[in-house]
Amino acid sequence: MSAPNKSYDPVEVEALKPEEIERMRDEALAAFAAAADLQQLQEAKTAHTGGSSPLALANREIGALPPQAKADAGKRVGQARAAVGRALAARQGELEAERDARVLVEEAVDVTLPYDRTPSGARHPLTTFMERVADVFVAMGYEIAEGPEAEAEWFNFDALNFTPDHPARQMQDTFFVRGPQGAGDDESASGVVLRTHTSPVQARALLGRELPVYVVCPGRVYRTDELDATHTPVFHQIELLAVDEGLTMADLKGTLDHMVQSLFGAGMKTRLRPNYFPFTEPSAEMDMLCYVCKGASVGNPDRPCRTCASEGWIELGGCGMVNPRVLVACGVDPGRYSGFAFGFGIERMLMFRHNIEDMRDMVEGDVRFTRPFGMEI
Ligand code: FA5
Repeated sequence: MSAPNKSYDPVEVEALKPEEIERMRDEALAAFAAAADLQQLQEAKTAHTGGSSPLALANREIGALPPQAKADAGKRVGQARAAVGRALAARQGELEAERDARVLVEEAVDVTLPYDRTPSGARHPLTTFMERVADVFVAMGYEIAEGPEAEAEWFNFDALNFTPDHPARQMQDTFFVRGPQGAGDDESASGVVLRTHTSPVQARALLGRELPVYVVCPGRVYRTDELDATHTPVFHQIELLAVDEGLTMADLKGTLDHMVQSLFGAGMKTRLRPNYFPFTEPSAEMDMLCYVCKGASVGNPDRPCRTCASEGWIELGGCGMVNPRVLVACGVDPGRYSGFAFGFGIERMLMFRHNIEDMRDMVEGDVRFTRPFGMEI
């Protein structure tokens, strides 16, 4: 180290004095050591090694010195800058290692945690079962037909041969839709009801399609029933209609048997009991063989059956040959065409198919009810 040589160094440069260079170096080293993270180190780096740092300014002073003094000062400044560079690199390495170790802890993934905390959704068993029933008929060549849930009274009742005084038209059974403002308080004046069954789709299909007609109509229907274990005011029906030349009750019976065999297995069959519906003639109540005891519980107290209450048969719904009056109302010649139709409730069928005791379970939306039916998406 040399002191300023007055013989050839007329300029006493404060910034280049050895003790001053040492101070700059030590300040830089202290700042690096004090940096708690990479951000602070970056700030210290700019302050102590950047273009405006004390050492950089000192370096710039060297150019103005005479040759001998230039060498001495250059050596001092160079050594100080090298020491600062090494300290910076060392601290940078330490802080990067600390950061990497911290990230490994903070961003660790616990692979033992359950992966499916958000359960995947599932379709309701009513929907999937209704589709399964419709598929049986689609496979036979039937087409799906749909109609509106807010239905014209004419389609829901008149076209289906319900007389004006038929009890089903009463407020006690049917939800009437209030008409536009000013039409008075009489809800039935609007001529619109929430459909009470899927049978109005029969009339819509006959009016809107070319003959022959083979359609299956699944859908939601409404009645003013109280919600209890076996009734709900909003439920689902599936309706079948076939209109062609030469169709008879035998075709209806064969179609019903095929349906229950497809849904409940080989050996299943149906039986018809006389009944009355305004839109079919003759009409019948259709039962299917109990799929659990297959009739073996009847008169057999040793083998009681809960599913059919030891009756041997389970009531499914209504059916019959399409009433010629309906054909006429829909512009179909009853002299040439005949047809059969049937309809039943999906909720009731799902109940005995899965031993569900209370219909309310189907509408409450509790996943503990739907989950056992599987996760068909
Ligand atoms: C009808 O609705 C006729 N349209 C069926 C029909 C179609 C007959 C074609 C002939 C030809 P019914 O009112 O019986 O029939 O109802 C049919 C089924 O709907 C019943 O067997 C029952 O399973 C179901 N059902 C009726 N009311 C309710 C209710 N409140 N909650 C749940 N299911 C119901």
